[in-house]
Amino acid sequence: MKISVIVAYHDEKNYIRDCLGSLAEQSFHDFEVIMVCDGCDKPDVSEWNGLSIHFARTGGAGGVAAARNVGLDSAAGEYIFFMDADDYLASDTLERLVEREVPGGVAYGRLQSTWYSRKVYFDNGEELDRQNGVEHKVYDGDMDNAYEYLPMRAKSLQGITILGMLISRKVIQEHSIRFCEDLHYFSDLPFLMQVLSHAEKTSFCEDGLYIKRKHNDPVNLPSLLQAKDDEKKVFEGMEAYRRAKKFIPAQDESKNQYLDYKFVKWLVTRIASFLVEAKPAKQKETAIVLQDTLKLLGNGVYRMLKHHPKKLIRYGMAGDAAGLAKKTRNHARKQTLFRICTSRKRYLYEKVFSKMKMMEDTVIFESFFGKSYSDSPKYIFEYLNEKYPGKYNYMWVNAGKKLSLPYSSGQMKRFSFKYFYYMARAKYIVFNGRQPQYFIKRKGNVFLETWHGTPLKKLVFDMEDVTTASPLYKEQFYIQTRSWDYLVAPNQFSEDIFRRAFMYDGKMLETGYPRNDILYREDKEQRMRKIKLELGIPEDKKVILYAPTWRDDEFYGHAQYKFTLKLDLEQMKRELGKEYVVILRTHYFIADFLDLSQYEGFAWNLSKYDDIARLYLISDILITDYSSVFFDYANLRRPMLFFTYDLEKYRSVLRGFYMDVEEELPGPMLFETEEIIESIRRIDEVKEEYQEKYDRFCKKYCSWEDGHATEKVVHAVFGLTGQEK
Ligand code: C2G
Repeated sequence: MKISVIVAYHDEKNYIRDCLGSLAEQSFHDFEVIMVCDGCDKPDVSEWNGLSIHFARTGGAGGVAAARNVGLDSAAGEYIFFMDADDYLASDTLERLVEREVPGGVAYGRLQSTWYSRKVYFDNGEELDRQNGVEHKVYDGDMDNAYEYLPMRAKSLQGITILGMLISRKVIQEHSIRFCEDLHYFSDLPFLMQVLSHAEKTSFCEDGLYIKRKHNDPVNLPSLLQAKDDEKKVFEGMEAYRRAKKFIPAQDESKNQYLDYKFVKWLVTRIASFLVEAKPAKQKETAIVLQDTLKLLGNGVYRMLKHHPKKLIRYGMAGDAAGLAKKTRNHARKQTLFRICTSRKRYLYEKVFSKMKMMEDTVIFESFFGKSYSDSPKYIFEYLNEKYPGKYNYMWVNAGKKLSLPYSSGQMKRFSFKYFYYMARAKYIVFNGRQPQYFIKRKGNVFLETWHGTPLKKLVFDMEDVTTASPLYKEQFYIQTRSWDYLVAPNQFSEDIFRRAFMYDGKMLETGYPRNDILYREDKEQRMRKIKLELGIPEDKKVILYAPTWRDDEFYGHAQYKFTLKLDLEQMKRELGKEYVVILRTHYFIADFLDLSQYEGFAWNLSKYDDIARLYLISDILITDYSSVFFDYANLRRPMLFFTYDLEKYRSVLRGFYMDVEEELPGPMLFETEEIIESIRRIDEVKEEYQEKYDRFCKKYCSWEDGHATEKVVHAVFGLTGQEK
């Protein structure tokens, strides 16, 4: 017997038809159903004669944990699969999960919640039945230890579930893993953490769909455990977290961080609001337990937290319940105020500012959402200032931190009053990313979109499903691109893709990237020396720039992406330190800032440095992965290595590539630090080996670049000829 499907049944008479019906229609047949009745009578299952259904029961209403334990006692399958009686599966869920083959481990799929019954609709209106047109991705890559997908399944501590997981029974048996029956709401949490800590392998398969039904009858349905909220739940959440933490070894950073982060979310959303309402005695009692619980929180989680949760943790650690409640109240007030303020700003933007006279000589610049003074907008700004001093007024968008600008310009924080004011009135807008969806394009307005890289990873309308973005992503993108007047194309390849993937039919500037002009400057050598000096990088050392991209699936929260350094800097320092230094440059979406102080003198973390083009200039070798940085770096004709340790996952799961990387990349794809070191040692040979590919690459991707892109763009967009006095 391959699988024992354990269904905890608590009289969900109205729903069991969908549950059993979906099991009866599975394309995989080698399974038994163990239906554990928890304090209720057996349902009539005569309709499903074809299914092998065994009944068991708890000794009274023992709860879902007790029911699952009873189910485990009589299970004979190689794998266990738990279901709630009101949920159902897609017709190939079990087949997809079994395909992962995880003896001694866990395979899990995607959870999809719905208000609807089987074969009707998902919440987003998609039909469930795949034959009828909805495509669900099948991932080829074998994702061993795919823990990183867990955060996608649960928003907070209470959403962590074993549902939709195929678990090797051997793991459960060998380690006597049981559900804690004293936990009413959180019994899945310690169970799952224990399973994961013993699993030899964890595999994720998006196609193994588990459909979780939502209800609005909190009185009668056990699945509404999620919806009810009470004091018991708050205490139980802390207890479950404490128990779960015991099962994770201290050195297992990814699982610890995962759990810690969920707990902090729980603290911010539930415990804190509970404290706001609680009487002083209850506040005190909670604070004592919380203080004790927070001792288990690892340091790793701090890096990814914003100011507010950090503050709550500090109060919690000090046992100061009143302080924690006060902080929560103030935060809620601020948020309400923020919401009111934002809608007032939007109102003024639409109804007042946009009706005012357009500022004909004002140009707004934004690069990477105001995070830096960089990229093509920077070079366009500098060119305008050098060639046409005093001709325009400038406003730079920042992300809250003032940018350091070499010419006079106003600055405004993104989404501030000032921002809305100028966005409504400035004639020229130069962005390297997208503008807000509600941007109003006025008559006479000129929108120059420079974009920020030759695409390797598939973009918008070329992606089947943008699973990690908002469901409205494509629609928003479409609306946004309608406002663009000019789009800069670095090469023909990008132009073709932009047209299709952005569904863009405006003017295309076939100029190359203004940001790359610097790579063609004749005074490159002097500039390199100056930059090295400015950064304190020894002039006699060669520089390796490591600039990886971000990963769609590794995140802490909205626009907060994780980065795990897979390059062994210790080893690199040992083996290459005499000749080289390393610059680490993470993508601007990455929230983690790695402390490299232990490698002082060998490695620099320049992730916050404004302009990567200046780092290209001073580096002798580039290591990257799937980032568009290599298209730009190729302009220097210097050697590149590709550290593609997660190639299969990235290529087949996350994005899909526009090019055949094995065929076209102008450098070796490497998977281990040793290989990187080895290639650096013999870098001249590597260069020679890849010369032909490199030449072909440059012909295809760099042939429009000649160091004059900025002037071409400026002349086209601002109606200048270059001959003005
Ligand atoms: N970048 C950087 N440092 C990194 C990675 C990227 O400064 N470690 C900058 C580079 O200018 C790069 C740009 O951000 O060209 C875009 O980064 P990508 O890694 O290519 O990723 P993404 O932001 O997803 O853009 O068409 C391009 C795509 O949209 C990719």
